[in-house]
Amino acid sequence: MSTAGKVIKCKAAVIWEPKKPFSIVEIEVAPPKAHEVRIKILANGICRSDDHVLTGSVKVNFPIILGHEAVGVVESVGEGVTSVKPGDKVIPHFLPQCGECKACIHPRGNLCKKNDIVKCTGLMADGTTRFSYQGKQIHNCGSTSTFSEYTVVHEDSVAKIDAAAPPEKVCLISCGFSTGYGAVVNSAKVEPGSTCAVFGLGGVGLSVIMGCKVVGASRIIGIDINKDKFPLAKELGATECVNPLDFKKPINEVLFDMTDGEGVDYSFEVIGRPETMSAALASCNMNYGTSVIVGVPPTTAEITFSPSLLFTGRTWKGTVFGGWKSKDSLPRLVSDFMEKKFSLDLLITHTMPFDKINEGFELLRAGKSIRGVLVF
Ligand code: CND
Ligand code: ZN
Ligand code: ZN
Repeated sequence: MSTAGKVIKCKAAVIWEPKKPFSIVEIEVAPPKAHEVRIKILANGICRSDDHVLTGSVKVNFPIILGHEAVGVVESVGEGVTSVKPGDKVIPHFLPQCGECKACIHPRGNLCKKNDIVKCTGLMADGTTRFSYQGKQIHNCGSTSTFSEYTVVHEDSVAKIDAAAPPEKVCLISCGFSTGYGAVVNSAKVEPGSTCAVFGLGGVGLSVIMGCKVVGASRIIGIDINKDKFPLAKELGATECVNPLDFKKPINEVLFDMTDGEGVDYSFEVIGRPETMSAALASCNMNYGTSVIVGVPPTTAEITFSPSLLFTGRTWKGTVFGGWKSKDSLPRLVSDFMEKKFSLDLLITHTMPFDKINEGFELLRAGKSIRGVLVF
């Protein structure tokens, strides 16, 4: 029996307030309105960004349904939807691509003005959401909210992908892998022969390492306070790994020592802490070095730094979703995966049923997983 046009009752992981675990409850998901798509979610990756919301570091409106690294199948579409149809395999994405705003038109832009990751209202464009629990509205997160068996997103936030793509793998293309890889190829544009430093060796940082290797960086230095991350970092391309806790000097001085006093050509902060963002900047060459902020900073964080760090020529920049335009790039990245241009196997350390979501996040916080994948 078709569910199109009807309210669907299904399982979702709701966060009622910050610092509390996910509670799995039965929610109601309203049908998609005009230009919206209702999606049955198949698999979700566990990314640290959702944990930043959970800990209260990134400010949002509660109650909320998180989840932004997923693959699903279109269940039904609202009036006027033309780019996807029921049955299509899709990636719902936290960066829309309306195709008309300045960011969508600019060759280097990707932060479509229809995004909700800057303001984090947790609402659809009409000021409401399609989720409710016992009559009470639940907020979206990043316009995706994929920690639910069904979600509703705007058509601009959904990309059709190869029907044969394995959801429990290509969900990583929806955030972690593409963000790290794109930070290298789109945002930094690392040249062959470069020396790169990668701060933070989680799923995103390791994807930065994979990108550095593909573009032919000659030295790739992995930095993490958890040395258990080093073997995998080396397997994926790191030429050396260092633990800042092993040194009395600040890590930026250690990196200068390791590079004959030159500093690295490119540094990437893939943790989300102001201190490591400053250290990554100070680690790169004072003249032609570039440092890229990939980690999501706490909403209220501020950094004080000496402008002379930039005066000598350094570049400091950030990247959202690795600079990719979502609707254009997601199908291509999935095709590249299907053509075996890269593998995601080593990044996925745990695959578990959706109901184990709290366990999955515990593994991430304990530094025991790289990417956990939750399957419905
Ligand atoms: P994950 O938690 O798996 O990795 C972070 C790594 O940093 C861990 O291995 C930690 O041990 C390590 N670490 C923590 N503190 C320090 C420190 N002081 N010095 C050195 N290493 C440290 O996280 P992830 O890989 O899922 O995500 C990494 C960041 O990227 C995180 O902030 C996430 O929110 C962000 C991100 C950004 C974007 C984007 O579009 N820019 C997209 N997705 C995720
Ligand atoms: Zn993410
Ligand atoms: Zn746009």
